[in-house]
Amino acid sequence: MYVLISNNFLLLKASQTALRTVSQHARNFYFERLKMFSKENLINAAAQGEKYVNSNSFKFTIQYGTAGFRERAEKLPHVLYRMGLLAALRASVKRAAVGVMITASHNPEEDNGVKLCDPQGEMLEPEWEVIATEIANAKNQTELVELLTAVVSRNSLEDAAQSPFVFVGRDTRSSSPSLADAAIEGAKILGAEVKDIGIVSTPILHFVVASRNASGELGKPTEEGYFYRITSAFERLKEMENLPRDNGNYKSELNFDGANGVGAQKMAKFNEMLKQWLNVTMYNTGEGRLNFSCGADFVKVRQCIPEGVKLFVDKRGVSVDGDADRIVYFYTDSSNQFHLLDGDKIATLVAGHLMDLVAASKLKLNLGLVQTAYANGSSTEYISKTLKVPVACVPTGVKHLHHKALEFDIGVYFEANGHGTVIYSQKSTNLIKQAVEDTNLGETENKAAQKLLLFGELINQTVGDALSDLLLVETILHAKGWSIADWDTAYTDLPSRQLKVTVKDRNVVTTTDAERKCVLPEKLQDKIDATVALYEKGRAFVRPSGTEDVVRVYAEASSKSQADCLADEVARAVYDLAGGTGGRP
Ligand code: 16G
Ligand code: MG
Repeated sequence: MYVLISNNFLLLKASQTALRTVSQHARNFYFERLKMFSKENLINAAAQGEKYVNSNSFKFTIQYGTAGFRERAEKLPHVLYRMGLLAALRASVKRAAVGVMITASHNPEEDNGVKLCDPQGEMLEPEWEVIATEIANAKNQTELVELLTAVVSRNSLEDAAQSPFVFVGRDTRSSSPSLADAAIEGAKILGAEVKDIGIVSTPILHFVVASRNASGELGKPTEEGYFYRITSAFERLKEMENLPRDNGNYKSELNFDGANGVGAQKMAKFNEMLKQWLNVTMYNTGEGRLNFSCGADFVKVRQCIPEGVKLFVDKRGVSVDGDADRIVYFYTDSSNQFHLLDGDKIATLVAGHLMDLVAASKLKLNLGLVQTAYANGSSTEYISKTLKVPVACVPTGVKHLHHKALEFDIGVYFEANGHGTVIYSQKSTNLIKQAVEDTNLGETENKAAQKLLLFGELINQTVGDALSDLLLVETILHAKGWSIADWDTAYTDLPSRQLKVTVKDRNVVTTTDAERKCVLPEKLQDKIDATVALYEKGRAFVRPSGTEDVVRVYAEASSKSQADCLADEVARAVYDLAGGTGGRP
């Protein structure tokens, strides 16, 4: 008895001590958390980042452009560390997970870059792009601490008590692992919980971030969750169609150019999972240089078959870019003529198909398409006059397209360069789900609603995704029994030409009307108008690039030679009126 009492007593004592230790821990933990964004910790964070700074770090100003920071990789370590810090702050402000993606997309292997991804998988808010630029360019520790402190106080983060959550992903560039480490260190030093998801496409990173913040609605917030969601929707759509693997003019063979980047790795996974339906021959899977003579940007700009790809007449070829967020299709016909099916052609195929499903479902959903000034004039005419789908035009850059697409119940957006996706509003998703469950609905209406729902899962709605778009296009072509040439007959592109002009300061060129009209320098637009008027079906515009230090020129006209001449003339006008440097074009 005595032993028992004494044992109980000892146990009681022990548990009291344990409790005290636990509460002590909790208190320490709480105070630790309070220190997350304390002045002391910000000073410490700035000091720790010094190892990433070298004598060249501030010889240039780096700007958070259309798609984040892009530079030669060796200039980026301190920028990445600081973006890690910023990501921690951003996640705290949004009280949700955010993402950091390390990539320079279609640019050369030697370049790299970083973009931040907001909680729903969207691009970083423009106001924070400015903050990001200031923080990246802070010349010394004091300046950096001041800028960080300003973010903390503006957003009342002094007492932030919850660890921010940051995902970090990277492309296949050799500089990416060390840059990822710098970002991870930056985020952790400000108390973030970091999940390094390794080599992923940009759209996978966006999906994972959105998924983690969507409380299970998008499935697991992992790469596996991404593959599972997309392949399941693909297979269920195939089951519903109940068609043979080759249907009419549609053949399952596909020639895939991976740009020697991450797209090849992830496509190999889809290929394995979907081999019952697709017969993919892979090229440029990593054996050559990233984006070199291959990839979506190369094919779009050069209008030719990427290196290494063997293409038989009328067979489908497809290229993605270095981080797999852009896609273009192509083929050669029996007279060896090359045909490009770019973002505009994908947009029309997708919008047309979804329109048909909306009509068949009898749901009252308005579908619209968003393009930029780069969209070929023929595509815009076809969409508005033949498909009778409303078209909107916005400035270049995914964030503008995405934002506009949100105004429709179903918004389809694509840039001609192959970046695009479809977004369903919450209202559409709800209406479609209701229709799927409505047992009183006719079979045709119900099936159309089921397909709409599955398309919404097949599509990566967070951002343009080359591989999800590929499966979307393949599903539609298969259902229609179309070859790539059938698809191509919808409309014929007007010949176009793009040029770039180097000027002293590209910011002297400003535009309006979704970049279709030039405001400054004065007289430049008058000159463009007068020139365009001389060309049949002529159209041209100029805009400062958001990713390179150049002014871009776009021209289209009824023939190739006319488009080339028009582009040349406009380029000369830019050179003369906007302070051209180097030789006159
Ligand atoms: C970036 C944009 C792309 C745009 C391109 C224009 C994102 C994710 N990417 O790559 O949408 O077409 O910039 O480049 O927004 P430019 O301003 O140099 O012509
Ligand atoms: Mg890209």
